[in-house]
Amino acid sequence: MNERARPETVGTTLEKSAFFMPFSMNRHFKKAPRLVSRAEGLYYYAPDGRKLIDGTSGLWCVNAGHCRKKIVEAVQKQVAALDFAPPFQLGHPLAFEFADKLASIAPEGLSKVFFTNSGSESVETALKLALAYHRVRGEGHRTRLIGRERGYHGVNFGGTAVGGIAANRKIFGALVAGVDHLRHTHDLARNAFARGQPKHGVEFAEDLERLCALHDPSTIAAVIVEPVACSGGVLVPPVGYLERLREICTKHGILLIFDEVITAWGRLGKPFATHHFNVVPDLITTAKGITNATVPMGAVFMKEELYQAFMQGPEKAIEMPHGYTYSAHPLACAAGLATMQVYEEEGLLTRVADLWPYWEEQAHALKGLPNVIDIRNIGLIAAIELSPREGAVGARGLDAHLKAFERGAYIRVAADTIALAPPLIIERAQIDELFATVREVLKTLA
Ligand code: PXG
Repeated sequence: MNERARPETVGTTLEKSAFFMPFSMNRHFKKAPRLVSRAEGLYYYAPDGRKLIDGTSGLWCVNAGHCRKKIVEAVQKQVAALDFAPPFQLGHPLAFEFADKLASIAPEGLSKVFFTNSGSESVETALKLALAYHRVRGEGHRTRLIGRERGYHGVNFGGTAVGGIAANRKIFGALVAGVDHLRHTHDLARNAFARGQPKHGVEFAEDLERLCALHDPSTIAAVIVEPVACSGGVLVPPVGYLERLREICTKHGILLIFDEVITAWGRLGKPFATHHFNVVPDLITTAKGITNATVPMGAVFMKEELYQAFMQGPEKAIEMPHGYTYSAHPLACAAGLATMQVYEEEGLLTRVADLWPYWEEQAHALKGLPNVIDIRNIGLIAAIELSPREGAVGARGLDAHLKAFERGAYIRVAADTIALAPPLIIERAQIDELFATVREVLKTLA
């Protein structure tokens, strides 16, 4: 039998552990593990009691902070009452209640909800809904899917294919046929140190016209983009860019999908980024903050007309042959309902509007520190881009991540870009604490 890895024995036994860690440097990590065993509010606690400020809401998901009592209790109560119910041809009341609650918060018109268990599954679901929607309306010739360079849409086949981060794609073969990519919108030469949406780059949206000309628009089913590309390094859309994408999609009958797995649930000071940018897509993918990450869940929101397109034909027919064993899982619905209550009671879906100017000031105050070549921000998100070391892209970013952990902050990095997105409950003093730690890290980084 394998020796068990308990917190008190880490460092001696983790190297032999069976756990193949996702998106991690397994060998490096198991030699020098970084563990947390408890969390509360804005902080993680290591097994030795050391406190770490959570600079990225876990993985951009714990929007209301950790271990919120109301959510924990709702899950505890639910697991004792109804642990599971099949979502196919059977229901439980919370699923309907939660879907209605979500639809009441979602942008107007996105009135129907399909439940999944993650952001990746939301993306697959949205892509399949788009293809099927065209097909049931007699436009089965629309089979192509368009993503964008530097986009991240999870790790399943469709999401990997429309995704545009080369490192996440290159070892997985041909992925899905019929996919193409818009160019990304990062333009350091013109937009470095922009605050909020960069001024330059609306014309990058015209790249969609190029792809329409290349493939013929009648072959394109959907375009999927993150309103703010987060995992790819926090790329804020240039002024007018999303509006232009919307126009081109509408003109050619192409569905527009906003992947709001990160940007939904208050991150930009409104419930959804769609509200913030005032550009309305046909489908929205979400996950993460939908349950404050307490129980895995995702959801796809769609326009009423998409739902209605499926509600044709004989009533005794399954309209959408798609779904997961755990779609609308009772624990996730209970967690989600409690999460929405916490968001509402504490005004978290709009709180960022107040924090934004202070957050922006503190982020941009890092300008001038060694290696900092750009700072970007929107809502409660900030990115600090560092120049890469010669011949070692990502090495400086990784060092920043490791040093921050040593100094008491958990932060994410995408190559050499530090990404910060703390829980929406953060106070100004804690914003100071987070940036003070990042400042120390940057000062001492080779
Ligand atoms: N779409 C977007 C826009 C995402 O950000 C997914 C889909 C996939 O979600 P799941 O739940 O399947 O992981 C994501 C996930 C990071 C980081 O540090 C970001 C994500 C996941 C892990 C790390 O940038 N985003």
